[in-house]
Amino acid sequence: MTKSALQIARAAYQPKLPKALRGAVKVQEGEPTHSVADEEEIKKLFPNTYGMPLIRFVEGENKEYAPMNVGVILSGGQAPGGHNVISGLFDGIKRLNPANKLYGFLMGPGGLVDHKYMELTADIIDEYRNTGGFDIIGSGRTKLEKEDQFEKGYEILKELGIKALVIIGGDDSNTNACVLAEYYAAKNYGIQVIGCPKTIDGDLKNEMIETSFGFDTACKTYAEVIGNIERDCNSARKYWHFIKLMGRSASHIALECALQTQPNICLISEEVEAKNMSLDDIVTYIADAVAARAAAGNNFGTVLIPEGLIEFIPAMKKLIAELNDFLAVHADEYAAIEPNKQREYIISKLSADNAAVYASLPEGVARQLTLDRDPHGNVQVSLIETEKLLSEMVGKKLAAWKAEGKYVGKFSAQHHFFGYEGRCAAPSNFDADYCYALGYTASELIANGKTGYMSSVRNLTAPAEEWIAGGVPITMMMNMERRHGEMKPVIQKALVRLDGAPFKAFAAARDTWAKETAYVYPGPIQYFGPTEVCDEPTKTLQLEQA
Ligand code: FBP
Repeated sequence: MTKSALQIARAAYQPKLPKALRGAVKVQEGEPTHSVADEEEIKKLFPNTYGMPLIRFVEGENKEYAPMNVGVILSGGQAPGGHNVISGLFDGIKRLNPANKLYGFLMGPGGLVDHKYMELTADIIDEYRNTGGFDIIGSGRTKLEKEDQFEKGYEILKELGIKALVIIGGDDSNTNACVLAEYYAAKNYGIQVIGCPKTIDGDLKNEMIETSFGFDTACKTYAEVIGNIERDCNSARKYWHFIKLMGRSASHIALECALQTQPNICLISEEVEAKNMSLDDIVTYIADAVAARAAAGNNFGTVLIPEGLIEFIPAMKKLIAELNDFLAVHADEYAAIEPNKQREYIISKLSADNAAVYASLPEGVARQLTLDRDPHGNVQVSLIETEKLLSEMVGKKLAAWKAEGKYVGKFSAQHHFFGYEGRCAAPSNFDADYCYALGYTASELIANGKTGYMSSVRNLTAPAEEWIAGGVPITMMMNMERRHGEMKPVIQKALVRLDGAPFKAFAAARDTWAKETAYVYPGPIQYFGPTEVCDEPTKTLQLEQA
């Protein structure tokens, strides 16, 4: 395989480990823990894994460990650093006993159920150190949640003599890891399950998990390109760039990119919901900024839009819910209607409020809302081109204002959607170190007989040697939520907190950024060079821990 010069040089990078993990460790146990909410229900559902103490690893004495085999799964969307979690886990188990073996299950949790696996040897691991992507074993979105899947998994784990399984995933995959840990503990199968916090979205975090891995690199990659667009925009001075960013429901990525690049506008879905803003309120907010900049002779700008925005506009949320219910029953009837009459048909079937919102939408978006549905019958909001929807509606509003003499500028828009561009980037030094430490920590959790824990590495704004490694019982992060009509125990998703330091810092600066051209151009991620250029964590982490 041909490799780039950077790939070759980067392969030699030795990720930094927290001091406590550099030699033999011992476990320091904290107080018993409680779930974030719904304690009684969660305690009942997890009798074997509820309430375990927090764990911290400190320097200890060398011990002998019997040989063991470990399995690993990559679950869900790619995030930079996954390969380093696996290499940290590999090095960790080999340090415990060189006879230990690591097996990777292929293409996500489905590989465990279907018995598709490979042994990860030193040669294979060395090929993937410090690289982006999940291609070492592949990833997938099969949900591991049914007893027959757990039993199929047990068959292969037993056959391969695997003592512990590490699941690298987001909030849902870690919820499932915890359910699996509980199931194997209840059955006395002697198999431990450990989770690792992955997702570029940044929505798997709490007091003990300061950030999910991949968020750092993905945001820095998007911020580089946003900075490039801003510079182009400030050079040509003729376009408004509407940039949608991945992140599912949470706006962490948009907020972090805004803090790094200081665009003219950044929408935060959580604020839109809290302020009960309508689509028209958002459009007016953008159009006002465009008009004010035009009055100062600046017919250009940048707008960042979080992927999940549309679901957070209360009126849209209601409309989508009614459309989901209606089309679940009348999909065939709808499909039989002539395309040019479908819009009117939907309007005639919706309740008055929702019909009015639907009628106000541009043709293309209205159509997307009725056509693109996932296997559960829901509208796939990430496919809705919010960036085009907003620019089209802003354009219409400005045209109306022009006719009234309220606006005298020119408005021309460009559209972008950044997501896949950042999910497999080569991990930043931060993610390379953090992921390696997460994997290494997982090996110690296994060696110390733990199950139902998530690998945790904290104190992340300090230099890596001062990071604190340990484990958090997954039940500690859980609450009960309605999923597909049933109450289920799940890890609480972390949305942007409007009382948090990152949002407050953004809110304090955004009016200036809207008026002035205050762009910051972060440039590409640097791997070699001065520490302030190469090792700085995200603005979000810095502000949260200031
Ligand atoms: P995870 O939650 O699995 O980490 O996925 C992150 C993500 O990149 C989201 O930001 C995005 O909405 C989603 O994956 C897209 O996934 P897919 O490419 O499978 O549709």
